[in-house]
Amino acid sequence: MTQFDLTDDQRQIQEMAQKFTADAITPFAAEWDEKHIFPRDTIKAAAELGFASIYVSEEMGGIGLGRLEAALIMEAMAYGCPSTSAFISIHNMASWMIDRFGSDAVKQKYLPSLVTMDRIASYCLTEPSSGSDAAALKTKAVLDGDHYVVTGSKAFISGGGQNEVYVTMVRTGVEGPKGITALVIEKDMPGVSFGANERKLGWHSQPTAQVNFDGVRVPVENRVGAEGEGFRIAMMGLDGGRLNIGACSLGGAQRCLDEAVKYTKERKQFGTAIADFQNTQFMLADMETELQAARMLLYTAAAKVTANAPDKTKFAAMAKRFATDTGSSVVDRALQLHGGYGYLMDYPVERFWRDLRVHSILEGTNQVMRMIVGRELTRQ
Ligand code: FAD
Ligand code: 2MC
Repeated sequence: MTQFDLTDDQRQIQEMAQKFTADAITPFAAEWDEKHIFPRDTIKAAAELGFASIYVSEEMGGIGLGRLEAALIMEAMAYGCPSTSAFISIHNMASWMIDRFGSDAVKQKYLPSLVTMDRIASYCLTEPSSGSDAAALKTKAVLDGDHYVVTGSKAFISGGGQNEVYVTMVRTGVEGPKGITALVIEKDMPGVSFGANERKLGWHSQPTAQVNFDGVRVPVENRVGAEGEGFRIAMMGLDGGRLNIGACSLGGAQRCLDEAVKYTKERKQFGTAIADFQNTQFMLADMETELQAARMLLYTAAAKVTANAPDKTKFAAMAKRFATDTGSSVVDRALQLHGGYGYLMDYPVERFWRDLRVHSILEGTNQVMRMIVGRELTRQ
């Protein structure tokens, strides 16, 4: 990015993602939502464009781009379906952790099939008794010869039961963040099982399930990074993941703003288009202004994560909090401008309202984002 604009290459990738969305996502997303269809073929088609390995190195078959390019792609795909876009983002986050911190052996074993999405990756941090306090996780991995024996449960796992690869944070040492290690666990390893698909308010195009490990023997070569480095690796993954979740809110909110402009120009009350009321115009003006402000912060944060800037985590947290809150607020106002029709599934806004709601909860709640920023500001 030049200081205030995208480069030609960034515009090209954005246009490619917008075209893919218009052709392969937008026409089908309402049906995926209504019938709870997981669009595996569409996701695989996204991988053919490189969207499954956006920041995996070119050496390992990825497209080796930065976090701003990733945000542009996620934002564009969320214009059609935030749920599917976010699902692809999580796969990117888990794949990047393997590429960035894994040994050659683990990279060669998993990345070729992750890049093509012949196998899909989940990210497993949350447990039934540890969500925001992620470093309190209890899933235990005990070394036994050249294997770890893993026992415990992960809650709310996106892709749980469907995906083949689970990048899982486990406890190999002391309590707290320093005793945590990252392991790659496969769906088919003996002792892996799944809970029922959770019934959710939104994000219907992808499954969410508990993942259980009962004495699962995981080869030591499946470790990502050294023992005790898992929490830091998981948090670094989330620096990028949080940008993408924010970008998914921006894309979804942009779609709803566009729908609101179109609808208010068509709908007539009191003998005139409702777009002619000053209240409508002021609402649309605020929606546009707030969305642009959130986008600028998110793109800045993305550039900082790419550059490994010292304040990248603070910026990613601020951008995630601001973009997801702003996105949901814009969608809510778009729904209001549709009147009763906004509440019906005949119009797309209610789906975006439901899909975006979870973005202020997952990948770190917006309260946790404030905690990260507040701690940084008051650090001695
Ligand atoms: P809690 O941590 O119990 O929080 C409850 C409330 O208390 C929240 O409002 C929270 O902000 C607040 N709170 C907690 N601590 C503080 C504090 N110190 N100060 C102020 N307020 C606080 N996790 C994964 O690992 N992988 C996934 O793929 C994944 N996918 C998900 C998909 C969905 C659809 C959902 C809903 C969740 C998913 N999650 C996943 C889990 C998600 O990250 C957690 O739900 C989230 O981090 C919050 O944890 P919790 O639900 O246990 O809430
Ligand atoms: N990058 C690198 N290192 C980091 C880091 C980051 N972004 N964040 C923390 N660390 C390091 C930190 O420097 C410290 O190391 P050291 O002691 O060597 O300095 C270590 O990790 C522990 O950090 P904290 O002391 O800040 O740990 P704490 O236990 O206080 O928790 C908190 C930090 C609350 C920020 C973290 O637990 C958190 O992010 N919680 C939210 C959990 C979450 O986001 N879950 C999302 C699950 S995934 C999901 O929802 C999906 C949909 C995929």
